[in-house]
Amino acid sequence: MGFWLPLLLILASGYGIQAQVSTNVSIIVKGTAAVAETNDHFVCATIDWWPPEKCNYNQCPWGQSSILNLDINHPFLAEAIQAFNTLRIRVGGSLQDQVVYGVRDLGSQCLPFKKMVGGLFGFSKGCLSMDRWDEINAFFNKTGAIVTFGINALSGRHHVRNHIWAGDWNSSNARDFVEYTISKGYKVDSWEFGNELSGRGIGARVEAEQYGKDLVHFKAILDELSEKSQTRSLLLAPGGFFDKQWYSKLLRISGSGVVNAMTHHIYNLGPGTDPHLTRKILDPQYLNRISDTYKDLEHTIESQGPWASAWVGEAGGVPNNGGHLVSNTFINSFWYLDQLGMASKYKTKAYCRQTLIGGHYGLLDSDTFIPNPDYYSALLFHRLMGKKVLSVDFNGSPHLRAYAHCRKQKEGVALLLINLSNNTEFKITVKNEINVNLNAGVHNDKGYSFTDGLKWAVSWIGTASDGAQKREEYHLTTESGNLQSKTMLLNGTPLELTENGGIPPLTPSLVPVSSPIFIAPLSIAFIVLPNFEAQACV
Ligand SMILES: *[C@@H]1O[C@H](CO)[C@@H](O)[C@H](O)[C@H]1NC(C)=O
Ligand SMILES: *[C@@H]1O[C@H](CO)[C@@H](O)[C@H](O)[C@H]1NC(C)=O
Ligand SMILES: *[C@@H]1O[C@H](CO)[C@@H](O)[C@H](O)[C@H]1NC(C)=O
Ligand SMILES: *[C@@H]1O[C@H](CO)[C@@H](O)[C@H](O)[C@H]1NC(C)=O
Ligand SMILES: CC(=O)N[C@H]1CO[C@H](CO)[C@@H](O)[C@@H]1O
Repeated sequence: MGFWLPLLLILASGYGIQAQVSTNVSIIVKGTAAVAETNDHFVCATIDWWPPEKCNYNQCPWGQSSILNLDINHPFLAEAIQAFNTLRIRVGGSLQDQVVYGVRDLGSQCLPFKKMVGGLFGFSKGCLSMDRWDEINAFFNKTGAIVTFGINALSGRHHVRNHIWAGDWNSSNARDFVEYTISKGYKVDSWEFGNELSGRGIGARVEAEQYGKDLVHFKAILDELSEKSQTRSLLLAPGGFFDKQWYSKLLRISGSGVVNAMTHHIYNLGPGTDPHLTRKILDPQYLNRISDTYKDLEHTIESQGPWASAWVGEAGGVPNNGGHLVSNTFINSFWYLDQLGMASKYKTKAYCRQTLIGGHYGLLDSDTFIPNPDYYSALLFHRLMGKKVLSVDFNGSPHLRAYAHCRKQKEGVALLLINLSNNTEFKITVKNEINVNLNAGVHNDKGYSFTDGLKWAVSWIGTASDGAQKREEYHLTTESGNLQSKTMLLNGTPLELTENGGIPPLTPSLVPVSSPIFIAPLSIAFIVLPNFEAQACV
């Protein structure tokens, strides 16, 4: 017995390995020119207005995570934001168009949101006091946040019928608020006008013609107020679901140079109650569908408003709070990182995740403030993937998804590789387009591999000898195969806060560049190739 048991185990584990297939894939990275460029603060997360009483499907997962009541002194919160150095934070959401700013001349009491029958989204108007605004700005300043703030764009309008709201926007309260903000020296990188009022709207809708006129008005206010203080903020709109006609009209009516970025929202996974939610996340065809929206918006901007760029102002995947034990677990990173890669490719300049905290889709848990898996995914993308996006070519399984960017702030290239397959390991060789072409030109059947590209690069950069060259690998997997775990592993080690509540170091493994890259089934990897010669990245 003592002899046979180990042998049996060996046989059993050997059988397990055989059940998994390995497929060779060559990925060709085109480093000669960037196909798109994101802005400096691409990775972004939102803070919403929802009070604790916001519930869906008998769950109320917001707790104290509204901008009005969030514990901004919680030590984990500051640590989590500071780990990014500069994290873009967008303040906004459904109740934004019912916010009153508690400036001096408000003329009424500054009261919080209350449940209200017949109110938009079932709530009354709610007030942001300037004391709270002062505290929030001290917090943003301390944590290095880059602030995008959504302004109430329903102010002064009246409800006509169904979801339609009409009449001119009353700028008076917003103007006082922006003036107060500027007078205090608070930095707001961008003001966004309205939330989900575009197209058919969600709770309310406003016609594009009216909206365009109001944007011109808001822009004039921003110009006038910022002239005195010599600060400059961007103007974003409309923060809704993309609707080609409505977006085109808004650009035409508001005119050249008024809107700096057209923001749109992504909730492409459908409701959290869908039992097929996890299957959709792992289905490459399903994930691809939303690329049409990115393409359409890109074309709309090119043809109707080339002065503007595209931003994802809010993206939670699953609407109404996110999916319980989906949006806050490892499996969601397949959707989220694929989205960051896809959005970058289609010239999106910033991508705001719903939420930083709040609902099931928070990067941080709403109760404990402990990071969920997507927090670390966001942080790795932010730290490794630079602004310039490179095109990638490969054939093989649609279950492998690959994105390449110039490496962040350093020479070389960073890859994001996602394996959606549950049974196939991908064994990847990365090739440099320059060498592939060179190879084709001289009909050399030896086949140039990445190593050859590296030799070329090494002699060109003039650094270490090729044998010693290493790449960085960051492999993300889940605990004991449970895709719906709240713990993610980096190179086999669980990502957990340090004893002091700090973000753990994200340490790569170093691998000789000449060896192939192995991507396990149902895993994600960031690969950094420090010496990959790419002209676009110099
Ligand atoms: C995959 O590549 C290895 C060498 O890296 C080779 O030995 C093997 O035959 C290849 N497999 C297939 C199916 O091409
Ligand atoms: C924080 O405030 C100080 C003092 O007003 C200012 O000098 C600094 O630039 C601010 N930092 C950020 C990140 O906004
Ligand atoms: C806009 O609102 C302010 C108070 O918030 C009010 O005093 C003013 O009359 C309104 N302006 C118009 C044009 O309705
Ligand atoms: C792999 O995925 C397929 C399709 O979703 C499923 O039918 C199969 O049971 C899965 N296999 C394993 C080992 O999980
Ligand atoms: C080639 C390949 O990777 N195929 C598998 C990918 O994963 C799906 C589901 O996980 C399988 O159904 C495919 O056979």
